[in-house]
Amino acid sequence: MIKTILSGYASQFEEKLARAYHSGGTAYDVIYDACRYSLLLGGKRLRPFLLNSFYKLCGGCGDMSERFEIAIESIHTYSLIHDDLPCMDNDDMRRGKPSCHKQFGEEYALLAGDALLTAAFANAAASDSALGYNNIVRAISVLAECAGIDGMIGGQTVDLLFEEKKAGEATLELICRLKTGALIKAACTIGCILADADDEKIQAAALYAEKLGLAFQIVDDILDETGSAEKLGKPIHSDRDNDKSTFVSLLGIEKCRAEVERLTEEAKAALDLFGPDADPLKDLADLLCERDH
Ligand code: GRG
Repeated sequence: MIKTILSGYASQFEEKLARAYHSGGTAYDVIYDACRYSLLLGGKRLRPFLLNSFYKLCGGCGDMSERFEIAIESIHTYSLIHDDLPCMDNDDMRRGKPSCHKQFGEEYALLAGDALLTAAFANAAASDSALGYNNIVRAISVLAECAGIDGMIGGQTVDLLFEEKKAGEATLELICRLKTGALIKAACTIGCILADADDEKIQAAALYAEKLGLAFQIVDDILDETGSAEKLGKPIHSDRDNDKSTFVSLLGIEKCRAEVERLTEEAKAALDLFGPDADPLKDLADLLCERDH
């Protein structure tokens, strides 16, 4: 059921993404093409789905969270484009297709990432004023914080610093909380903020996101060890081949699986105060725990 809901959401959302990055025939269309290429390459659309789901769960009406959904997916896509560059992970493939710099060249991939990050904030700022300017500004500030130095960028930096040395569990958790978790947390809390939810609900969404983000990264590490390259759309065993510290190298597969189950249950419990309306988000936590790509 949740799989159908998510894929239904994803196909509608992809039409909105394509419209948001439609070029009017400019001299710099190559950047629009590169942005659209990476944005529309597939992907689970997890972050915009979470944002939309929390917006609705907290009583938000209509599709007024749409521009923030585009914003958060734009930031996610920029991070993937830059992460694949030769100066970062140097990955030739993303979601089973050539990564942005393989398709368009390094210089345009760099610019496409920059363009997506900037466009994200332009989209967010152009949200329907009926959401309330206080809520819009608060949500933009959360987005900036989670994507920035003390969020995703900080996480990527610690990850780079530990490329050549062994990371312990605390460091891995820090990397994960910032690099993977921050944007997931932004998605969940922004959905609540835009719906003008109270702090108790925002805190519950944040807790759900923290547990989900950590479980999501541990599953990612497990999939790199045991998953299928075809389903993942990228080579497997990259962490092991690069001698990278991961939750799997530190704890082993069995402990990782138990940890994912524990975190998933905690994520679900965080949503109890929303009652049965939160069931789809609880099902999503289960789906991500069992995912194979
Ligand atoms: C800004 C260079 C730069 C990096 C930021 C987020 C990030 C750090 C890099 C992206 C690569 C990566 C492995 C991040 C960890 C989080 C993660 C598992 C991302 C993949 O997210 P999914 O599975 O991707 O939601 P899809 O393809 O479904 O959109």
